Amino acid sequence: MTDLILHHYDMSPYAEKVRLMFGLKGLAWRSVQIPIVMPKPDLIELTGGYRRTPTLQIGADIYCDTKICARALEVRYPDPTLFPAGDDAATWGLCRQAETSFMMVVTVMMGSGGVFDEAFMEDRKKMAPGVDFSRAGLIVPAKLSQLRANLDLFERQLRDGRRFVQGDAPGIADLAGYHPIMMLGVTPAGKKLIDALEHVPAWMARVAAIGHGSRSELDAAEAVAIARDAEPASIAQPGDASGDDADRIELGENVIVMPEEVGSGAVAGELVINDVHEIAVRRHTERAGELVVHFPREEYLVVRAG
Ligand SMILES: N[C@@H](CCC(=O)N[C@@H](CS)C(=O)NCC(=O)O)C(=O)O
Repeated sequence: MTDLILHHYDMSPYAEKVRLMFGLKGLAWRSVQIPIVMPKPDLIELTGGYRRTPTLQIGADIYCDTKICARALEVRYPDPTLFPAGDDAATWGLCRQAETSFMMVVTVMMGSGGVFDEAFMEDRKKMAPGVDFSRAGLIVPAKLSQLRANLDLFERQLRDGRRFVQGDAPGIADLAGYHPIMMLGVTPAGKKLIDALEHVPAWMARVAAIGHGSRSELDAAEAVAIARDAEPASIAQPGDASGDDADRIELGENVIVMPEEVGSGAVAGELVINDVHEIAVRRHTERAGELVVHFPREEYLVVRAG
């Protein structure tokens, strides 16, 4: 039985990125459907406060954010790689640029109306209290122009006949590029932008064909019980390379991990990994036992608690 558990909902584009990672690596995994809006009690039991989608669970290790999900999967299942171009810095840069499309597409969908129900809109307003959603409609044309620019970069990248954005093998840059465009294609205006291109639609079909590996469903309460019965796999010891102290916080200190993306939810715990690219905290709950919750360095701040 596989120990990979994805907490997600089917229409989540970022979850599609991880589902495609499973497909690319030919992995079996279990799917826990989480609510699209708060409250998400079983998810929060595991993460300690992080609410975004998806979250990857491997036993009692919980991976928040698709960037750290990718790193965790790459370490455990290196072949086939998510980095076929062997050009890590450029690849992460490409992913970051490609994912600027995500919030543009959300704005287009919110501003066009009729896509999301009231409960969804209310939840996202609470998540981002500083954002004036009533103005989204006004900027839809400008967002579509920005999306056309992002699409054009992909179109030009594929113009030499390559099958995927960095060559003939698929990698994480394809998955990061694909998921916001997939959501864009749901809107008539977005579909028109995509269909006007020569190479992007065929590339999208090739990425979709990677598939999701082998999926089976799992109950959320069962996932919590699996965490309770497992031991966290990866805790650094003082003096390990992963005890990097650039921020002068020692392993073992109580910290708060604060996501920089709005409304994701902070997580408190004991610092157990403080690596160049990874942060992890240990926490304990009655239902889930001892857990280690992992985050990427990019877009997450660690501060001392109290
Ligand atoms: N940086 C995060 C972004 C994830 C994200 O924004 N996911 C969206 C859904 S596709 C989300 O969490 N929306 C709010 C929610 O599901 O509660 C990642 O890479 O995982």
